[in-house]
Amino acid sequence: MSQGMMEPYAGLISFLRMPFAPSAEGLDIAVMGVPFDLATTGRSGARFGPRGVREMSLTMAEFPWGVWPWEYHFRDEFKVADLGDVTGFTAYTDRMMPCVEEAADKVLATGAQLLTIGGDHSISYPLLRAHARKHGPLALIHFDAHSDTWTDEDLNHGTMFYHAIKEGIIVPENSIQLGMRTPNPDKHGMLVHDGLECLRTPAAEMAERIRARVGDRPAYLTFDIDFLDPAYAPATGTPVVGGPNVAYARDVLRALRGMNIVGGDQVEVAPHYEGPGQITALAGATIACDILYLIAEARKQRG
Ligand SMILES: [Mn+2]
Repeated sequence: MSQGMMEPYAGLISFLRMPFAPSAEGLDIAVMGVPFDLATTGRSGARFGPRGVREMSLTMAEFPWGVWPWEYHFRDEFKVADLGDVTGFTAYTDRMMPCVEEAADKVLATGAQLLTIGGDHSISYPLLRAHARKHGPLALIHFDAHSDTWTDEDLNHGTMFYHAIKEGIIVPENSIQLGMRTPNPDKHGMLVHDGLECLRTPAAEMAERIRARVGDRPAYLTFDIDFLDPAYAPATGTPVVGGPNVAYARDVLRALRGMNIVGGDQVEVAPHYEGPGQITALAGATIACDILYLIAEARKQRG
């Protein structure tokens, strides 16, 4: 193809056609996948999320000028690579946690930032631990149909933020949850804007609320694909109707430019539940790309 364009159906599959690298040494941003879904309470299958999201990310990597509407190509300003997947835990949640935490620690020890693709949402817990070890207690910016704060000592993809708050690695007073559409009797001190509130609030205003809540605290951004209405993201373990669309989510995300977002993840794409078009993985890849830009720009701003 002309002008350095890349056919989205050809070649090896890495996230956004980044080069593969064995470690994060010398990088600004590293991307890794965590193909794990045994902490799901509904339908499993998010272990195929990293593969599905990487594949659909190729549709965005076609253009040498970057990803619309970002004004530049991230690779012209930042050294990035795909580290592949964290493995070695097969079918055990209690083995996944230390594996992911260690992998994240290794990346952060090089000075690089980290974007992770899941996997079910439980993977955020070891990622938060690693980021809090590096940056101190974190503000959580959480997009999801579920609060994932059920008060339960069991560790699964519906309880990990309760555990993270108890552990002190998330500061609830600086944290905000968006898009909830399931009963949530205990907010654990976090600010919650449910799905209806999102539908009624323009993206720019929602972004202002996020900024006001987080303040200057280093923030970790986690995006469960089921934040989106199942019309836009059907392929996920626990879909809930009545959510925002992808354009709204992207509008809110881009309006967070300049915030001190130190890391993030995109989770819960389960490609085997797709109808035609792989639209869930496409949404996941696009959102993950937006998070990448936010993390990169925050890094640049810190200098
Ligand atoms: Mn969810």
